[in-house]
Formats: sequence, C-alpha cells, structure tokens
Amino acid sequence: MERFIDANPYPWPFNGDLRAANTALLVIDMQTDFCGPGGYVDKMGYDISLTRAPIAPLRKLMAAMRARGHPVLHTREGHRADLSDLPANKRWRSRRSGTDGVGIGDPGPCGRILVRGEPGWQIIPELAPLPGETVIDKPGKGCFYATDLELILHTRGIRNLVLAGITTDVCVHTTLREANDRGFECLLLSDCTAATDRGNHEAALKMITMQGGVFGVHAPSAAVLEAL
Ligand code: C5J
Repeated sequence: MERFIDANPYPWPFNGDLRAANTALLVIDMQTDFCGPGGYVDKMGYDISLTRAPIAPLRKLMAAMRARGHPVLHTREGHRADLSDLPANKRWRSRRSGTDGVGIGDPGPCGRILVRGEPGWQIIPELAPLPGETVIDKPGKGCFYATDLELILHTRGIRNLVLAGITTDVCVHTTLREANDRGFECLLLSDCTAATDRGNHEAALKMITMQGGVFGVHAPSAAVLEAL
C-alpha cells in the first residue's frame, strides 16, 4: 500500500514507499554550542530562542517515530582536541564572527568551542540519543562529509530521510543537498529546524521547492504525525 506525507511541493516520498524500515529521522547538531546558553551561537551574539524553537516539536516527533519503529540518528559537529581536523580558514573565520576574537577550538563558557567531549559539544539533554541510536560525529557542515553515514544508511536499507535540527541554512541544508545527490528522498521539517536568522530559514525552505522539489520537500512535523 502506498503512503504519502502531505508536503511542499509534492506528496512525499515520491514513490509512496513509506515504511519504518526505510524511513529514518536524522537530527542534526542539536548541541549546546548551537542552542544552549554560553554556547558558540550564543557567544556570537545570535538569539538562541530561534535555534531552541525546534526542541519542543522535535521531542514530540522523536517519540512518535521511535514508537513506530523508525530509526532515529543524531549528528554532532565537532573537532578533535588537537584540532588536526579543523581547517585553518574555518578557525580564522570563527574567530572573526564574535566580538572577542574567540572561535572554534578556543575556551568559552561551555568549554572549548566545538571540540569533541567538551560540555558545549554535547547534544542537549532534552534530545539525548537513546542507547543504541546511531550518533555521527562530523568535522564539517554536511553529515556525509568525512563520516560513515552513507554506509550506515545503505546497510540499514534506509532510502527516505526526514531532516531536523540546526541550522537550516548551514548544516541542515548542506546535508540535504549531499543526501539528495546520493539519491536519498528527503523531507525537511519546517518547525523542527531553525536558523540564526528568520529570513535565512524561510529562504532555505523556499529553495527546496524550486524546480519541482530540486532537493526534496518540506513540511511541518504535524504532517508527519498525521501520516504515521
Ligand atoms: C554551523 C550548523 N552553523 N550546525 N553549524 O556552523 O549549522
């Protein structure tokens, strides 16, 4: 039996093959550094109420998808303690992005910014992975770059990806594009993602809908809950 989620610009997935076995939720970078007080985004001067907005709808959706047997995967952006995987231009740029010259790899209120194992790098407790759920550590924006995500998805037979997390215009969109190029069928959740700028969030959603859904589709989590 074919099943679809009401999405923009087309009912998703394209082929109606929507099952727990082939449809996973990917929760991107819900880390203190991106949405917690004293984290990287907070220190850069952005309003973390924006990047915290997805927490409540995401908690509800994660519970529903878990209950129906859908795999839930998580990602964390971060670097090795010796910073050997931190490109020089990324560090340079991050040091210019705030007011105090402090950037990725430097000490901040939540430990060294975006360094693996530090308090700010942890996934926020409200959205903590359950034991046994896959957690992907990535050094870049895209979840496929320099990780084993693609191998894991193929091995588990996952073809449809529901994307959530932060930030819509950076890590979520980069991952969406990487996944789409690899043939995964993608749905980005409009209320379970957020950017540090409202306009960028809206623009990122609009980009998806061009050319008949050039990167996939977007929908609110209510549409997923209804279809499940
Ligand atoms: C950024 C992310 N914005 N998770 N990372 O550097 O979007």
